[in-house]
Amino acid sequence: MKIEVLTLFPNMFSAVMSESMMWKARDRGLLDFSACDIRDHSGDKHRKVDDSPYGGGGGMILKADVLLRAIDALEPAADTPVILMSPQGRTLTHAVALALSRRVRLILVCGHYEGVDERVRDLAITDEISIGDYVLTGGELAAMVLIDAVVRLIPGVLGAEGAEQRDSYADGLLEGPHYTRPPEVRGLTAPEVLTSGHHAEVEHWRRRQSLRRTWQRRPDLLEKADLSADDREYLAGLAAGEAD
Ligand code: 4FN
Repeated sequence: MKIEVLTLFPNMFSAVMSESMMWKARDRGLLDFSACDIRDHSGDKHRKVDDSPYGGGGGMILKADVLLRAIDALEPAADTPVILMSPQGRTLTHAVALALSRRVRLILVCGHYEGVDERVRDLAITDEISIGDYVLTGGELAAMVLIDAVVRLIPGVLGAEGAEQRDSYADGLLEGPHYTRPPEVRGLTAPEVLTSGHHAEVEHWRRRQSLRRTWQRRPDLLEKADLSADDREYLAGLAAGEAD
């Protein structure tokens, strides 16, 4: 997969894109990443990329001509997604990341200031994605979140441990509690079932912990989850106020 980011702050991507998973993906030839500086397309001796909004009011707007030149320079194919990272976009979810991970090329555009001139949307943006409802200073951190979520799903990026993780998250539930050595920490012991050596009992306990935690903290996730008859029976028990 080729990912090209258009940004005013290309250096923000250096640390994230050289960390272990990204490095492996790039080293294995599965990811070709570049951060392109929008300012290189200003066409202005002062390298100006923003201007005040028509109609007045505060703040600055990223200029359409500059951003459109930056996008054109990448020569997107007719079917290349040109994605604006934006609070107005559809929310990034695992399903969105999975769909994007099957593409061969993504162009991500990061906004700054009060936003981008609307004509960039009209002429060049094919998709808008948001990572959530809070105010950010720019689209860069959002782009990095999207890249992290997408790249780990590219086949071959994660090794055997990746397949396991994918399977455990694929059911759409939260994880239950995890424990590792030592068996006792400041008087708190790990649940006995985990050290019992009974694999089937461990799996059953984990499933129920996962269901319980999802029911407690994110009941909305249960609506889309893949649930067995046994899962539903356990959840009905929780809803009826049964202890376990
Ligand atoms: N943000 C909100 C309402 C109005 C504006 C913002 C906001 C960066 C260029 C966009 C924010 C959040 C998630 C990109 C937020 C995202 C951005 C994102 C983002 C500078 C203009 C701006 C109602 C959501 C709080 C600034 C709500 N995912 N404007 O943050 O780019 O991708």
